[in-house]
Amino acid sequence: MADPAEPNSKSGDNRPALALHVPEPRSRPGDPVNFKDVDVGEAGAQPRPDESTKPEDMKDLAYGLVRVLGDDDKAHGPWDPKLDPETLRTMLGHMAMVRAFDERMFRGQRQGKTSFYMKCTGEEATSVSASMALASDDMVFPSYRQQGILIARGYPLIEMINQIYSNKGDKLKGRQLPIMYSSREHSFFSISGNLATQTPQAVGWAMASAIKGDSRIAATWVGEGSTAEGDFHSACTFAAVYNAPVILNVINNQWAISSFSGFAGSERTTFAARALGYGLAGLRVDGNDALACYAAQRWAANRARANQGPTLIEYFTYRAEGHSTSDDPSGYRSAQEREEWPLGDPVMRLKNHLIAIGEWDEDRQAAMDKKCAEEVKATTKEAEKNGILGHGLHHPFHTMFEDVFEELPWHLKEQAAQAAHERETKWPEGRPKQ
Ligand SMILES: Cc1ncc(C[n+]2csc(CCOP(=O)(O)OP(=O)(O)O)c2C)c(N)n1
Ligand SMILES: [Mg+2]
Repeated sequence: MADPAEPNSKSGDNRPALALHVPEPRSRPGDPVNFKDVDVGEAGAQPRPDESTKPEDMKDLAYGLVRVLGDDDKAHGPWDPKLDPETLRTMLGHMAMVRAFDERMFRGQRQGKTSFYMKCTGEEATSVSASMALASDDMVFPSYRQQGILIARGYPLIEMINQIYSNKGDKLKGRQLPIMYSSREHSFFSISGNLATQTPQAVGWAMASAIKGDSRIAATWVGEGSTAEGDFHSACTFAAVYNAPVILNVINNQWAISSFSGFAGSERTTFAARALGYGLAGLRVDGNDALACYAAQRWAANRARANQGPTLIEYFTYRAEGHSTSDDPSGYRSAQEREEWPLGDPVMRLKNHLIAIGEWDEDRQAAMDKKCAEEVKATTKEAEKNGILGHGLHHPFHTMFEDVFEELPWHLKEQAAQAAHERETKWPEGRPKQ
């Protein structure tokens, strides 16, 4: 502590010099990791209020952690969604498929078949289980790490791979960065690389649904780092003001590329607690507990559908791998974090639960993993017939001027003609094969 009697600020007066706090992550590469300060509480300990409860009467749920799966692999407490074993196996199957898909697409990027890929390892439950709690026609506005929603909704794998390869089968015609899917038929809004834009869009869609007297609700997913964007706060304001039928899912995987969650405010309070300042219901959930993720999303969906209001759900999880294929986390965080992370692995936890209740075994798990890997492999081969990065089998050049305007405006007609002319001058024999 500086002596307040001593002149110590640069201005020469005797008031204390001002100072800023700059957050530091818990560990850097090579450091030992200790998660002892992370209070994960007890599975089954959190109360489950009625879906019509006022936000101010359930504040504690924004600071605790809703957990269902205990260390004994059994389901505990009032948040247990009591799903039948068949549904649990389906959930596990989707999560296993997401993991198999991620593995293969990551390798595909390393083999030069695509320019970019993003895994969601360790976060599978936050998209698979959560989206299984919604109706299939509820509109979702995801971020780039929710491939689990498409897989849970039965979107064909080949469409995903065609998009990742930007090949001639890509329905988005190579106009989106790989993994930024879009599917109207699956009520899956186009992913945007501009962080958090999906949050006010989801709220706006939900408001429109209510204005039209429809019964479909909206749900959006956003990373904890992206909650620092202004768009997220506009979304919360509109959601609260108009009681929009929307669910704001915040995936707190503790990292935003190389910035740890402290830069988005996690040292001061929880992300679920953001809800309280806006008058939204806030829930904080174990994001690696598939049953808790399902239960929280279902609670929020029931609430929204009954016009009881929007919910902000924080899923506390850990990004087990790099941000994307362009990232190398060994440069900024300790590799031990993944090992020490106290909430485990969501796929293993659900698998162990099914085994604990006598509805699954290791052999069936191994067979399922093998089947997923084989299906992804076979579909990849199929998609490769439509082309891979740099092999020329992409959509024809002129298509880049199409589909935006019903009538191509004069300036784009000019640009299209100029571009075609330049290509003819450069490659009079046609563009060489690469
Ligand atoms: C408006 C905007 N700012 C910055 C970026 C660059 N960027 C892409 S992903 C990312 C990190 C986002 O982290 P988080 O929201 O926690 O999501 P996560 O990647 O962990 O799922 C950043 C900074 C961007 N795409 N858009
Ligand atoms: Mg993050």
